[in-house]
Amino acid sequence: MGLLPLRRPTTKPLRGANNERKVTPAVTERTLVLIKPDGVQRLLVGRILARYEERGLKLVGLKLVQVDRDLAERHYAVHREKPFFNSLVDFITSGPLVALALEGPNAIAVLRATNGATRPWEAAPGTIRGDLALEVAQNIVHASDGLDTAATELALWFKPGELVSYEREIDRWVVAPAD
Ligand code: RTP
Ligand code: MG
Repeated sequence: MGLLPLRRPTTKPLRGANNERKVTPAVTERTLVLIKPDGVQRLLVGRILARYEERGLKLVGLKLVQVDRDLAERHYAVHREKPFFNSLVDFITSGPLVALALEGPNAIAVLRATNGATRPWEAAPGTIRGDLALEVAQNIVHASDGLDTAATELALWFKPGELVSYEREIDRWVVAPAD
């Protein structure tokens, strides 16, 4: 499930009774993140997870997986014709990885921005790839790139019962209340 019916964009006027500007609430999304085998081998799992948690994203799924070729090829099916496809599948199956399902307002865009540009030398400092990676083939993390891919990838990596919905006390400080 990429898009949750927890909150929806407001259909109310953008200006309140006193003409103050109203902010359109963000849509709550779920997305898939992988901490790839290089992240696991380099002992970066805890630090990467901390970045996502500190950002305010809610962890709704988490597991360590030794990926088989079939799942790897399905996950990267969009790249099947690319010259790097085989090495990409080799790499993602070369050791255990950590699969995460994360939830929050605009989670898909937030995760892409937090991870940084695909090519680490183009990734801004402060992003995971900009701080921790040098090579495109070993760029530590994956995040779904849209609502449709998030839904497809979450279904690929997690069974429905492995995703957990729960309340967090801190969300009144992290997530703005709906109108
Ligand atoms: P990801 O899917 O892992 O989140 O990365 P992305 O969206 O930023 O990049 P994408 O274009 O989807 O590429 C998937 C992964 O393939 C590897 N890659 N290698 N050798 C190359 O030119 C090349 N280009 C991409 C990267 O590991 C990239 O994350
Ligand atoms: Mg991608």
